[in-house]
Amino acid sequence: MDQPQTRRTLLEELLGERILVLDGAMGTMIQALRLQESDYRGQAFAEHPYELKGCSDVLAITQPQAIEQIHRRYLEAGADIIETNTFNATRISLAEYGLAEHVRAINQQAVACARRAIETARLADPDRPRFVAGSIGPTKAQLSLPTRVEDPGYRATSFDAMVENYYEQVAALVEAGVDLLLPETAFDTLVLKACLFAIEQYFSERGVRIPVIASFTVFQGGRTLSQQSVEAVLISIAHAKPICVGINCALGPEHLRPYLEELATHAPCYVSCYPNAGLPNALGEFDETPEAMAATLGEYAELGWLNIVGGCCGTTPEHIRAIAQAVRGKPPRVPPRLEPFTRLSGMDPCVLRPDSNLLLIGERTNVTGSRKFARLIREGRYEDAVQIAREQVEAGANAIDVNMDEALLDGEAAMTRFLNLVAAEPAVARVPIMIDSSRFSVIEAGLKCAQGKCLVNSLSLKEGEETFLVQARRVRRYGAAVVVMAFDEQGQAVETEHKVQVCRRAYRLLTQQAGYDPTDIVFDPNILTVATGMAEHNRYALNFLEAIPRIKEHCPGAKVSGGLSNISFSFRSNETVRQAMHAAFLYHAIRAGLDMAIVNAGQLMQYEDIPPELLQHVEDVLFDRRPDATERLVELAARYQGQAARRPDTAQEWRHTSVEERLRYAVIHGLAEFLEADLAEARTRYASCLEIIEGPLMAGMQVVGDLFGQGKMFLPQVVKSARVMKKAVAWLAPFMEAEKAAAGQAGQPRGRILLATVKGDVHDIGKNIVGVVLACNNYEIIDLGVMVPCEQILHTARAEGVHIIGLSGLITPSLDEMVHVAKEMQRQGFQLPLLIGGATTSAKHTALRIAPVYEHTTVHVPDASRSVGVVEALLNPRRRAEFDARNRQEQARLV
Ligand code: B12
Repeated sequence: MDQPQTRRTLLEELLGERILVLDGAMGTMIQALRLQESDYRGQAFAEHPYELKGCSDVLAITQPQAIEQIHRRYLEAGADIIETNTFNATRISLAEYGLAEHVRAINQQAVACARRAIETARLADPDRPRFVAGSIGPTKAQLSLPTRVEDPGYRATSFDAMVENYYEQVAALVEAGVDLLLPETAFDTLVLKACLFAIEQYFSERGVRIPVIASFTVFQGGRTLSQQSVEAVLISIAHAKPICVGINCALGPEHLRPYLEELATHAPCYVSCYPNAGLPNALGEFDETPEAMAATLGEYAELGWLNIVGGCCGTTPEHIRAIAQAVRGKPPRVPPRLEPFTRLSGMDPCVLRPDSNLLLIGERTNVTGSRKFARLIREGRYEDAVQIAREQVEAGANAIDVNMDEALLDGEAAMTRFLNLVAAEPAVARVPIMIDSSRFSVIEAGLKCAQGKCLVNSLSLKEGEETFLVQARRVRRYGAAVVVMAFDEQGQAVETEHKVQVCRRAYRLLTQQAGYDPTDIVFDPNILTVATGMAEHNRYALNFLEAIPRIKEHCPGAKVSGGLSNISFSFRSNETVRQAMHAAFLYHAIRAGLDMAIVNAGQLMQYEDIPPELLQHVEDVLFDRRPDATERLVELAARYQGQAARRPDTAQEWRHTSVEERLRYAVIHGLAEFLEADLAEARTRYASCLEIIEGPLMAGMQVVGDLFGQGKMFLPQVVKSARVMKKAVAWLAPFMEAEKAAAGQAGQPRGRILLATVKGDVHDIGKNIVGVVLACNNYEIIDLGVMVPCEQILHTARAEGVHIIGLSGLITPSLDEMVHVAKEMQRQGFQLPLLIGGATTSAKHTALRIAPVYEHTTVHVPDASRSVGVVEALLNPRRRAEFDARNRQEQARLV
């Protein structure tokens, strides 16, 4: 056999040239042999004290010819890669049969069976390379999922135990001579991460490295059992740099379509797919025929989604033969180059794009920052403490910072318990976690509990390069991104120059010696307290602001973060001044390039709301604009002492403005108090409720959007605005109904319209308005809500016999998702008109990207009022053709 390096190169070359074929099911083939207990035992285990029937792995020792024969049949059928019969050959799984001590022997013999089969095949056809993949199953272990209903924080095993379990098998497989490793059927990403951790540990200890394929399982809905989406899984395991990532098992090929497409779109490496032969029937058997399976997989190859293809449960050499035939000659998928964005994950992906707003990291789950949280943890009330995390996320935090650094706490245990509970709370677990501790052991404890890609807060050069690098490499092995504090052997960096210099040094070490991708590095150049009365602190804010662009210039790809509340520590008891300082400082820091901040997500003030005099005093301090800045702010602060943090001077002034202005103000500031009175007044002035929505209410939302975009307003505040907007629409809806009745439009529905905000997008205000408006015009609305996957939209459209599909989307990725839905409509032979709406969609994008992939009517609708006219025209058989022609003409003009 060639050296591993040669085999690796050969495999890589082949993957670039053609789609490689993996074998099919081993278990199905073994079952067909109808082996009895005595066959399983063979001579070697004749006296074994446990029943062995059903232990497929032991057959490598007791029935090696049978296993070799199965491999041979798959090779004859056209497999380029065969998997060893070792799916359950780890200590944990074999222990069920009393075979825990035979891990090495079973794996060795299994590899030998596969190698012999390959040798036979080579003699018959020497020119065709073939590979042995060491199969590594998921075991029954769950690390992200609770194993006891009554205690969601309980886990029957640990990350460390899983690493140990896998390490032993990995060592046995590699030493027996597999060409690649294939952890497969992963249903809990944390278990998969433990396996990848063990693999990396083995590789780095032994100085060998063979390719790894990581394959996981998704269920209907496109998530793993531990509820991660396909993209989130990819992000969580990217650090292991697998040569290929795949989906296998669970569903038949047809059901995997959207998830394979998602994988093919996002995976920067090769992609594999080896589904079951359909879904199991009532008897648990798989009946998809080789032809049917080959046809679907052949189509996926045609679509450019595949690099490796094969079969899982229920497939046989006949399936593999048909699949090999179906993909023969079809070009392999070319992995896309991923944009260099920072990517994190919880159950969902969290991608920092250039147009992303500041990433808010909730600070309340920190025992040193929140008295309430600290008390709950101290009292052992962990489930109540999880509620604090939940509140932060509901208030708009995009991630949560978890810190258990208190002298009297067992930090490791507290971190473990809390994160295990968080994992069982989907409302929190969907966001990434920032594991925050000054003790590395606590950080590691946290990393062992998170299936997603975390941020570690923080490492530093405080104890020198050696410790820094050891810790950094370790963090990378867990697959986390790292926050580096600007701290070195000399101490905390306070001067701009020192901050930049420490960050540059850390960047060099991380990228050149610890294998970090720059996008996995975040710098925290220390937000330090200003207005302390000590002159040497006067430039602290300025130093931070100056450091940001310089760090980003010298450390391309890295991000900058900071803990906001430090800045205002000198005004501890004065909430208004603190909030004003936070809002002003954040505003300037974002303009300087700040990417993320640790904040109290529920308590952010708007920059625009800072009373002008206070703002000036605050900015004098932040920019060190005058020597007496601190005294002046202290003096002014006395006026705000004890007040709630809100625009004090104008608190009631806005009530004296016009009704339009009041409604706009209410939306912008998220104030619902006077909403009904103002809406009632507006109704007396406007001809229709829709005009109120599209007039002052929308005007308010527009401002919210602008302020949000400029970093003057933050997500929690936008959430409040959104609530007010929704409340206003809900209040107006019955009056719109009445307007309809008065106009004599009530009666039989005029058509059935499906509305949905596309997958990945939570914005629904616009869609809801469109729904209300159309309902008021006598159309029946089926509203599927937000984050709706394509399959659900199209399935419902068919099942409910709708006449029009309307998609809403407000963020950039939604545009691609809309293109995807349109493509699927085309593929599935839909003929319904497709409406596209929501800010960020445009007539141009619709004309350029969406309409060309769907041959039937595709219309961009800029606002709700226009939706009525469009729908009327489309459902009127006499007007439809003319409308369609005009729409096409207009689209032709735009492209
Ligand atoms: C409110 C809001 C939110 C709320 C949404 C609450 C909710 N339940 O909807 C919250 C706070 C949750 C939110 C979250 C986020 N948001 Co936001 N959000 C907004 C904001 C300020 C207003 C949107 C809105 O409701 N407008 C009012 C409605 C009525 O207008 P509309 O949707 O355009 O709808 C009208 C028409 O377009 C049309 N229409 C809409 N849909 C449809 C559908 C059909 C079929 C038809 C016919 C017509 C139609 O009719 C409607 C009425 O006339 C916008 C800013 C903006 N300018 O839009 C940002 C904005 C859309 N959000 C943005 C971002 C970045 C985010 C976040 C990623 C922020 C973050 N860091 O987490 C998350 C996204 C999470 C996700 N995965 O979706 C960006 C998007 C940038 C981009 N290009 O990607 C925007 C543009 C803000 C900005 N300037 O940066 N957001």
